[in-house]
Amino acid sequence: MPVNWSISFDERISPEGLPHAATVDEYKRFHELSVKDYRDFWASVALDLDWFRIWDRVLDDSKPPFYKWFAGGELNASYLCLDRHVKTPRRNKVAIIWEGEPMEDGKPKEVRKFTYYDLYKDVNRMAYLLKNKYNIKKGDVIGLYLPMIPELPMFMLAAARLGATFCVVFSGFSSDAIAERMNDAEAKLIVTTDGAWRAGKMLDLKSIVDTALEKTKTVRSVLVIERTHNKVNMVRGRDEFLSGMMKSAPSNAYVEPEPVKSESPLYVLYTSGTTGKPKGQVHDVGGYMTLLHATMKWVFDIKDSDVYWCMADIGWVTGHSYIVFGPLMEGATEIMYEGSPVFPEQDRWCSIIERYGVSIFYTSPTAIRGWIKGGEQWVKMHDTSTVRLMNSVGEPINPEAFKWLFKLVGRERVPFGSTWWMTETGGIMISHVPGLMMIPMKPGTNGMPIPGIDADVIDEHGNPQKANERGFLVLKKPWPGMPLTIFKDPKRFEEVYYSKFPGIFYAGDYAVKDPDGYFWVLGRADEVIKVAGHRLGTYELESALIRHKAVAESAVVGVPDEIKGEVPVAFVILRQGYAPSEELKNEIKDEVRKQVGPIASLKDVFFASKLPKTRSAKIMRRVVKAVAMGNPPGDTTTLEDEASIEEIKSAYAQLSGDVRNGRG
Ligand code: 6R9
Repeated sequence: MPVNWSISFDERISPEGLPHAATVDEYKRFHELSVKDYRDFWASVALDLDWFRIWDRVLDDSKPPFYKWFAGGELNASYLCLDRHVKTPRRNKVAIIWEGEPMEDGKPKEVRKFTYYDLYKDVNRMAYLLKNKYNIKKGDVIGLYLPMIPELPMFMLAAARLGATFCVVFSGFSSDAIAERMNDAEAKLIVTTDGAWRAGKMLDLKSIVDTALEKTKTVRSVLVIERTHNKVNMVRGRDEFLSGMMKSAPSNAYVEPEPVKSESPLYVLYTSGTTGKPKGQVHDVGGYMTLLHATMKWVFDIKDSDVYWCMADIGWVTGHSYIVFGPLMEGATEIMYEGSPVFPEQDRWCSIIERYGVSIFYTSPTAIRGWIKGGEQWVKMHDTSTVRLMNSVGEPINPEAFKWLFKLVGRERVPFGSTWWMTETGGIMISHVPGLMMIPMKPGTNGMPIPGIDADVIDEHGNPQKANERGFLVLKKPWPGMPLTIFKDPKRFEEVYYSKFPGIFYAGDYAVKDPDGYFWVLGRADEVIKVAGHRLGTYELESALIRHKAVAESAVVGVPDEIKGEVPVAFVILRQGYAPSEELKNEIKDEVRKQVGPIASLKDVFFASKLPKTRSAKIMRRVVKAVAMGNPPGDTTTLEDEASIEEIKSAYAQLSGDVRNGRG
């Protein structure tokens, strides 16, 4: 049966009652009003939160682009996620259902459930520990290098309770990446585990931390959570097990949630950008929590009766916002899982949906493409009919992936969108808003900017781009949830985001608007690649390559991949005395994995004699990419190029010649 994408939403069935169907014009009118008076609009949203002190000014814009949302206001994120619920009947509602990886007969060996009251008690004890045993105070930074275990959100909330700042490092990153981040953030303490499970393998996170600590200056203590009971090396006076330390925290410990200023830093999260080392994005409390509240309601339509599941890892921003602070602030019941969604069998993810009755599902294009390959029989083995709303994130969703999940799990009737946002934006910016009003869906689109968000697609001169023409995605007004700055580098913050188009936020993505005004984000316009939805900078990979003794120079580009969306390939120029070989290729690949982490797997390494550069010595990435993909150099009118057509052609010929001549 053909699907009628334009059917209005009220013809669809939802167990939670029907969202309001809207025409595109109705939505646009509402959106226009919200953007015109965006300060008042966001203030009305922020009033839903519990404030210890209400703000003096909705937006302090005296020093753009360093905006302060709800200036003068005071609140606490841990209070919003815990204390607030504990005072109501939600106290005994399940907050987190967690399942570990090792399975037996298709069922997890270990499931832990935490009510809001359980979480409240545990977080209070952890906050007690941080405060009294580790002397962590407002303004201090703690590092968290943890897999997907319940203690990760708990420590985030414990730090927030004290007004301290936390910095999570994704557990797929290497010791070098940890050291770099901990040094930049000046973390005093790092919390990790004795191990973690992933696809049947045990990862030894503690020894990775040990290596990292050889290179850190500020970290004095390591707190080790026992997960696998793997034997680990404990350094006296520095390392302690959590179980031992918890004995000193009374079971009824209570730590007053510290009232913090709305614009104080909740966390620093490092992310790859155009050039240079990863940037520490600093997020505030007031604006960030306001945006999460809004998007949990509008985009996810979260209700008390829902079982919500965001499949992301908390090591990335999606997990920070939509596993930890968003759902817990809303008092949701949510799923957390350790390991892989397709291990031990292809159907673990749909078995999770069935076993817990998941009703709201947040997933990614890479995951869906993997499931398509696995075959739809796995989905058909399970009852996934509890799902009433779905979203995707991380990279553009191809219409085939959209249609597959929409049909198999969405029963061709549930709202299903692709939410565009980034680490910098703190929360969702462009999306459908079924919890508010629903416009017709289109497979592959991101929908429209959410209320209060002034997004646009512009050309290189800053003029609005014509419909269906590719341009740059920008955010034209400040928004709650925006970064306060780049940690310790405000100049770079201005340069990276606010200098290309003065006064407006440059996201770094290409996008088009279709004639109806729907946004379609196409991918990055810069040196960032998204591998399986994970954000990697070519710079980090290139600096890892250059540290290999045989490599003189290198260029990394992303090439399309059927499952992962994009994967990195490298072109390297060898130092004198080294010859291209298969062994050397593998050695170089291993080196990059070792330095950046298992997520940085080079698909291929090509040996080149020269890399194409512009007059200002920038690598012509488009040329490199064309060669890597075996494509012609393509149109030469790309927005960012400063080289002439002739130069591009000759650079292309040279590089593809190198590859053809077997140097590659
Ligand atoms: C949340 C997150 C940000 C980059 C962003 C864009 C890409 C994310 C997308 C999407 C198309 C979507 N991106 N969601 N592209 N459609 N629904 O992924 O943050 O890791 O910082 O990456 O991801 O290219 O600029 P982050």
